[in-house]
Amino acid sequence: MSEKTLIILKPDCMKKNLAGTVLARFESAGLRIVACKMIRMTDALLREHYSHLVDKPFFGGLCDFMKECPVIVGVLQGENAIARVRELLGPTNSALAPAGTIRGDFGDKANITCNICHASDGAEAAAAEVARFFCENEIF
Ligand code: IDP
Ligand code: MG
Repeated sequence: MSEKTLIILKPDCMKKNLAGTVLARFESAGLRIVACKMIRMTDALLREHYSHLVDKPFFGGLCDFMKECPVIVGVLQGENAIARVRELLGPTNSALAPAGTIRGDFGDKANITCNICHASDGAEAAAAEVARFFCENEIF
């Protein structure tokens, strides 16, 4: 089934000049970019986007990290895109992510926060996250 999923190229990805490299991983896997823009994260957006983490002790640090520089948000489309993009990323902790995954190859193995790229973790999240960052007329 063709699905849409949201990705965010996080500040560590942008600072390491890896945006093109990471997008190429997705494109090489057959996923299509159907929306893409650069934005600066805000506290309001982050409180919504990471609502499952607001009570964690690391939430403040996560928000500071996500605001370090502008990020690229995008929507990828393809067969089973939601699960496939998560597989291409690897697990949250880059130190546990296998070589060949985006987080395993480019994430900071000494800092779990700096893991290069966000991706929606399920159908409900994908729909909410795409709508959070894009209007209908920005998705092609
Ligand atoms: P995910 O990005 O793999 O879906 P989530 O559990 O949704 O992982 O966490 C969102 C983001 O919060 C992670 O990608 C990472 O940047 C950060 N994060 C998650 N767990 C920790 C932690 O234990 N310490 C610091 N940052 C964390
Ligand atoms: Mg998540």
